[in-house]
Amino acid sequence: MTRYLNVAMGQLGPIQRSDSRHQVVARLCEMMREARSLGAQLIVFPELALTTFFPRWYIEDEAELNSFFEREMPGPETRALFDLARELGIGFYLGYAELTQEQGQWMRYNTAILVDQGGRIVGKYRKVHLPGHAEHEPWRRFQHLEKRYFTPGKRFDVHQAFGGIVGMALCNDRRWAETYRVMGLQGVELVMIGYNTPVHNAPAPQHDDLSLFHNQLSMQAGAYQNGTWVVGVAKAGMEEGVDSIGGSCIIAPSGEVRACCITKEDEVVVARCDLDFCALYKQTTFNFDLHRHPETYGLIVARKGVTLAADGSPWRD
Ligand code: ING
Repeated sequence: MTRYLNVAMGQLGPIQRSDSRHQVVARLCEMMREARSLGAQLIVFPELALTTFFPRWYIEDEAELNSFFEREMPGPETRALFDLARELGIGFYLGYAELTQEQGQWMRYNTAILVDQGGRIVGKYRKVHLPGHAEHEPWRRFQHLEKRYFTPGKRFDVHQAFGGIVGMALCNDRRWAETYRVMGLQGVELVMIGYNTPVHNAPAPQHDDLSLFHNQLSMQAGAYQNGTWVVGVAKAGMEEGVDSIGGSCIIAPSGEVRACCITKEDEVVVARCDLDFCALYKQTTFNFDLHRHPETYGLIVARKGVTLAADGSPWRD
């Protein structure tokens, strides 16, 4: 019996600073209903899907910064989404800013949760690869202060849900091969990745025209090299004067684009994902147990950055 999973992309258009959580949750609920009417069992929403992408600003006031975070999930304003999920029998992935206490200390994470068709949280992920910078850099058209506002997560877990093995990542994580491989080594069959990606990349404006290409390339590589489905979903469009890419897409384990959104607004697209299709790659070309040589890969874990000898020559210990 083939394990089909009907997955919806719940791409969001822009969320302006003045848009309330109530308004945004109403948009998410509308997309959830549409996804269900199209036969989806799971809908993937973007990263930081409840508010505007606030790391674009240098925010000094603690209370103002915390206003973008959720202290509880579900909370008063997000419960409607969980209730609807249970009513319709559809699961969802949701990215949001998490404010939580650990050993009496307030911590902030860029978080995603996975909720099953009964409306229960079955997984939580905290973004590992935080891009941007930690200090105010006024030279930029806009800031990208994820390194200031969030603490990195520590692990890439997978979960048995929706009839398969599924995993989560967030935005910049999708650019790093390690993200997919760590989950690939746990047998992942479908990776969900919400993102907010400005078209303009201040440190490297030469990349701007390639932002959609790099988005898709990263996810196609991750999918193919680990024999997994990848579902990437954008918060797109012009938010407070900053334009972010769309490019939401569902990539098959072959690396082919199975489905994609074609706007930069709220858009629902559903694709039927055959989870057994992963085996065509996991049991052949990417049979890790048969083909990998971890004894030669030591540098990948041992080193953070490139290390050269004093004279600039390559250095091997
Ligand atoms: N955004 C961007 C991303 O990785 C970025 C940051 C943009 C990095 C362009 C490099 C190039 O998609 C988030 N939120 O990670």
